[in-house]
Amino acid sequence: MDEHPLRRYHEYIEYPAQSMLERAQQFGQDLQRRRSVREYRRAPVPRQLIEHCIAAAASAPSGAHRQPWHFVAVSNAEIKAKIRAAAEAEERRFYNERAPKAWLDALAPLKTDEHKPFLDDAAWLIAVFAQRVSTQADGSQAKNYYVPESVGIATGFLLAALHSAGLATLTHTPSPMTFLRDLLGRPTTERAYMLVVAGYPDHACEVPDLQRKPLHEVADFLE
Ligand code: IYR
Repeated sequence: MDEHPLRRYHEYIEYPAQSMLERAQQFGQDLQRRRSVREYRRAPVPRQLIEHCIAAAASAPSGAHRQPWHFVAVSNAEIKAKIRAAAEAEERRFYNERAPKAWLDALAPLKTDEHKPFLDDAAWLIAVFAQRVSTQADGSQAKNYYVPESVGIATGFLLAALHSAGLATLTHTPSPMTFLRDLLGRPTTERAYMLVVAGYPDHACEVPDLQRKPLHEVADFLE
């Protein structure tokens, strides 16, 4: 008997050509409104909203369908405060000792520094972990494939889902992020991949006045 049966792809929806165009344009325009936000209002966001967004993230394609990710969503104020303290300790070293001048110059337009109040203020911090190995049904461990690619796609889905739900987001990567694994009790077979911050933007929130590259600079079409 075939252990891996195939089935019909009944979920696919074929839209009329005109509506495909409208949907693509609409989706692109909506994502264009996304900005990295560093100032958050202290307002709660229901857990159910975050659950839907993580479910969307976990629908991402992955190498050999190993789904090599784990998400830890934190709204608990004490745990957020611990994450902030640990992240700021790393960032202090980064800004004052470790970062080469060229890197600091590159970051200057973003107006970032070692202070990370958003780690307390934002409603949710979602730590994304990458799994180097998967535990199989018989308890043995199998190596995963294309882990950074898979987890990167899942994180992209997560950001898109949070944005489309109406939340502001930030990808935060305090380096090194090993403290997250310890703080959140994850196993050593996992690596903290990214901290996704999500919540309501501060009413007076400001963002850097950045431009995105136009399409012709980022894409070629060979027809
Ligand atoms: N992790 C630091 C520095 C930082 C690095 C990059 I690359 C950015 O795009 C933004 C910040 C921080 O969060 O401040």
